[in-house]
Amino acid sequence: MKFLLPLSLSLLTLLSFSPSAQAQTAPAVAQAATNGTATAQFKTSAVCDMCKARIEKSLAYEKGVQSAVLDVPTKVLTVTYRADKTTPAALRTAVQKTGYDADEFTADARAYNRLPDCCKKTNAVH
Ligand SMILES: [Cu+2]
Repeated sequence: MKFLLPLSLSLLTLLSFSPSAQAQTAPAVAQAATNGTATAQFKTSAVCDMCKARIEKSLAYEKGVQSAVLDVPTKVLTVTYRADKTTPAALRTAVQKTGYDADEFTADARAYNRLPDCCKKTNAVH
């Protein structure tokens, strides 16, 4: 086991150099975090992949939205957005105007009525 010690020491020396190389990328990550990017999640009334496509597309057009991903089995929509451009309330309203419930807020009735039958919330997830 003795011969392993010099090896592990030299490995440690090597490893101690790598953080300095990574230090150059670290500020960029920190900047992105302070850039005002935030994440919000809403429980929707989506029931299928058509709902998923509809909601994700609708949210993609919303101001300040960077990404919107709906998980159909859980109906949870995850939105990444610029906190200086929009708010969770505005995003929630966008979901409602697309015809879906967002958390305890009910879907816009006219938008909901325009949804195809398979996307009505009386249906189970399918
Ligand atoms: Cu649907």
